[in-house]
Amino acid sequence: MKPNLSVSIAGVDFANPIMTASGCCGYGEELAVIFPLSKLGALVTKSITLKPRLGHPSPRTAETSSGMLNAIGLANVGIDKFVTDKIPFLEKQKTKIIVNVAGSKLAEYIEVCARLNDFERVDMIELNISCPNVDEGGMEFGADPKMTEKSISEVKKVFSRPVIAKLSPNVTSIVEIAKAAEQGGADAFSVINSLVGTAIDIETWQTKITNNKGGLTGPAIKPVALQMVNAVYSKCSLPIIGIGGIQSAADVIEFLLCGATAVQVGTALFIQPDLPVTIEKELKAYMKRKKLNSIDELIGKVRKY
Ligand code: RRO
Repeated sequence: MKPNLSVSIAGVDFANPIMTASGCCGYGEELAVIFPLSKLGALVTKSITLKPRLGHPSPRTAETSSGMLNAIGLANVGIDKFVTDKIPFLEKQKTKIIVNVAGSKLAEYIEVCARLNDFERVDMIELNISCPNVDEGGMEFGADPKMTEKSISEVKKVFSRPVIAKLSPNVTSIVEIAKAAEQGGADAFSVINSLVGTAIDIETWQTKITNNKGGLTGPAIKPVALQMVNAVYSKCSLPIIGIGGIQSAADVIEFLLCGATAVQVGTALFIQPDLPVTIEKELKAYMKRKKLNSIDELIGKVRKY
């Protein structure tokens, strides 16, 4: 029996549960040179805003002993250029397309999502209410349950396909925010965005990135992400896309057992861009070994003391 890796989230069918994480492969063009994007469950784009943004000046990433710190500051081409230059390429890809949307005002989120509604091949929107590196919008929205609910419900009015709420770990209770997103009509959650941190050069006493603080990603955040996925899974009923330090099929399986239906690979793409292909193969082999027919047999099945 061949294991079936397909999963379904909010009525959208994915060939496998492995997606790219926003911000880790731009709009997919460079990745498509390395492997056919049909190998992915979905491609998730870098956040798109209403106007183009240059982001923060360099240095805007720093390697730490336990992961990567970034404060890109939402650098992106803006919705106009995304529509004219990026969507035609994305429309040709034989994978699901999820567009991550960000903004500094709710009206901006709404306008971008309304524009994306015209493109059927934009299968889902991932609403970034959790960017740690901008002064307005982003994490500010995602830390306030009322604003979370409102942003989702307003976006749902203008975008007719499913909306995923990407949640921040930098909150007192991620479950409270997840419940607010659910209340607002979200169709799924992405859990988690990066954890706020900093790093300093001890010779110059200078912070290592120009924004002084940034988001920590990579394997160091995996245990935090797993716990947050499981907390949201236990208290809410929407499907979850798990994100945080995934480097192998073993990591993916941990996320599935904690309650994720799918996962996103982010920071590891900078080390091994074709890692999703390896992970898919390893996951299939694990399922065969464990005599599992479908991903469903793993979701939320963690055994607890
Ligand atoms: O662009 C960024 O600095 C950024 C974003 Br939008 C985000 O959602 N998460 C992150 O770690 N960096």
